[in-house]
Amino acid sequence: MKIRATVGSVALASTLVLGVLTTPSGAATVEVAAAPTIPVSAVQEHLNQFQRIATANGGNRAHGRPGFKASVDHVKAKLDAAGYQTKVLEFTNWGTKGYNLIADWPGGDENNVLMAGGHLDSVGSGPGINDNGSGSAGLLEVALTVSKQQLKPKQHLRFGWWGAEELGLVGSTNYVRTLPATEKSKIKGYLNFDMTGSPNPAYFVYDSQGQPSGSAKFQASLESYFKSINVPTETVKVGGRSDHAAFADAGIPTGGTFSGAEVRKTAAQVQKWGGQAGVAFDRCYHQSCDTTSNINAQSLERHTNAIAHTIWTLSGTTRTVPAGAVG
Ligand code: DPN
Ligand code: ZN
Repeated sequence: MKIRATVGSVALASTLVLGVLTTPSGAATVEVAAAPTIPVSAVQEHLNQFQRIATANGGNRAHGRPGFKASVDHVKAKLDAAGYQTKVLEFTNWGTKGYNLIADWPGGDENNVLMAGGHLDSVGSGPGINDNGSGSAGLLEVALTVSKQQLKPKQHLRFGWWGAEELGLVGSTNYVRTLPATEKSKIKGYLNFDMTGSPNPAYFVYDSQGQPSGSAKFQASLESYFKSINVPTETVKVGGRSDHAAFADAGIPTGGTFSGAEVRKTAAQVQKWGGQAGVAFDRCYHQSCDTTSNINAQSLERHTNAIAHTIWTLSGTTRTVPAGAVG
């Protein structure tokens, strides 16, 4: 039997401790809301798979091409094996079939859904490893970590990998448009991750101000992760350039992070983040050189851990660890 000594919430180092449990032997354990650290090597392994898929399928993973469906099948198989309830939702774009992959983690309040997603398709001209293998792989590893920890969040967690973003946000728009109003109203927030491993990286957090349905809570949570690792951030207005747009249009609070695309890094940004001034955040944006060589591992690692931090802390997640492990 565990005896619970209620001590309220106390902050221990960077971890919010929610309570203290004492086992019969007297060894104290504590409940914490902190996310585990996601190893970047696991995320990179998913990127290697996306690269292999592109290489085996004419060099891309684009809508309507075999590399896209192979990417969907690959991610789905991993999620199925981890205990997710997955669905592949078909749509058509100018007569070509596309797919969205939706994965639900069983449990939590199904009337209170926290969703996170990113696009899984590449452009036709390249393998799309940064755009958006990076966000897709980070989301996959976060989802697999939810399973490894057998997380029991208060909110119901749902992940989405969109098709045909590169053709005009087609998959995500289709998902939101075809969702019945009652289902739509259950989604209390959507986090978007599109490009997180840019080779000359930025640490942008979606600006909640002046954006329709921008969530100040998501912004603050993502910023607090970067602050905890001493990485300065800037806000960015992504507007209609990625898949959160359809959710925002439906009045669902949105947020996300971004490591930059075709825009050049300024000297002031190099002061903050290192890298090269006057060079695009992603020099290979939408090109054939967007391969596994086009990834900054540190950026991939930090942005992926920002995803985990926000999901763990906002979904009402606690886990029990030995007291000595906290800090
Ligand atoms: N929408 C991204 C693409 O797939 O090309 C690029 C992008 C993402 C631009 C996020 C701005 C912000
Ligand atoms: Zn993209």
